[in-house]
Amino acid sequence: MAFETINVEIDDSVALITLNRPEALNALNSQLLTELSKALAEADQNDKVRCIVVTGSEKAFAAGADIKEMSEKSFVEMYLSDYFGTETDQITKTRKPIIAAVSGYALGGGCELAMMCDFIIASDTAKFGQPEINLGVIAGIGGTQRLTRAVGKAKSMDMHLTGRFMEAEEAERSGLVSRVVPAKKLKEEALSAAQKIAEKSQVSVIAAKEAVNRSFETTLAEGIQFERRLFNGLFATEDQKEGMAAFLEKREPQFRDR
Ligand code: CO8
Repeated sequence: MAFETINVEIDDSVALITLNRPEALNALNSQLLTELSKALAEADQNDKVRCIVVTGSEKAFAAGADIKEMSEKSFVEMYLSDYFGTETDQITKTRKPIIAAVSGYALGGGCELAMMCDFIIASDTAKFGQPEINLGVIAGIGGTQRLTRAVGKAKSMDMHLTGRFMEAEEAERSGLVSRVVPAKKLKEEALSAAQKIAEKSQVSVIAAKEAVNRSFETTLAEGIQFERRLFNGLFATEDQKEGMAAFLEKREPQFRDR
């Protein structure tokens, strides 16, 4: 399907989705979020794709939800349309891993979108923020919840209440991003991480993603039980036999997703 606000490139087993509304610093409007959720669903269905990277431009991953599109909406319009709800639910349903490669601004909905991905690799120019407070609103697609889980209450409150931005170095130190790389290397680093993931057994990759995500939804005891069941279950796969045999035989494993 042809998209207007995003570009999708599939190379080998990695889908690279680039947000493309440069005139608005990739602000998220209904069209972009619909296209992005469709592209992710398609990548999830595409047997060739094993990992997905979502990125923006050097200046902006995304500078938030589109203020022009939202500004005149009424409560009833927002509520009845479940504005952005369907699309963001679809994004977080993606089973294959998604890496956010963030350069420049990741603000408001942009920061929230990055946090919907499985992990964030940031360039040294990245700036994260939840500045909705300056617009007389608050975060609306997960920011108060996901940022708090990522960086803790103190920093999350600070960012949501003052609207201040967090630079890449602080974001890494605080656990919001997994690595920081020079801006010029961002795409290469994200694609190389995605390629590494693509080489694993897809069964264990999806199990790992499910288990880590479960830690946000349940108690420690339940989460550990969930992990143990998945771990035990993986012994029913050929890939477990292959992975362990390859280690013992000192060779590279050949995973077949079985
Ligand atoms: N929405 C719409 N247009 C935007 C946005 C945005 N969020 N951000 C930037 N733009 C546009 C500007 O209007 C400008 O367009 P134009 O040239 O036509 O005037 C163009 O992008 C370039 O922007 P600037 O000239 O402002 O560029 P600067 O380099 O001077 O500044 C900033 C960059 C600091 C990023 C600045 O653009 C800015 O502050 N942007 C807004 C950031 C913000 O407040 N984001 C939060 C938005 S609200 C939100 O995300 C809520 C999410 C939850 C939605 C939930 C729905 C249920």
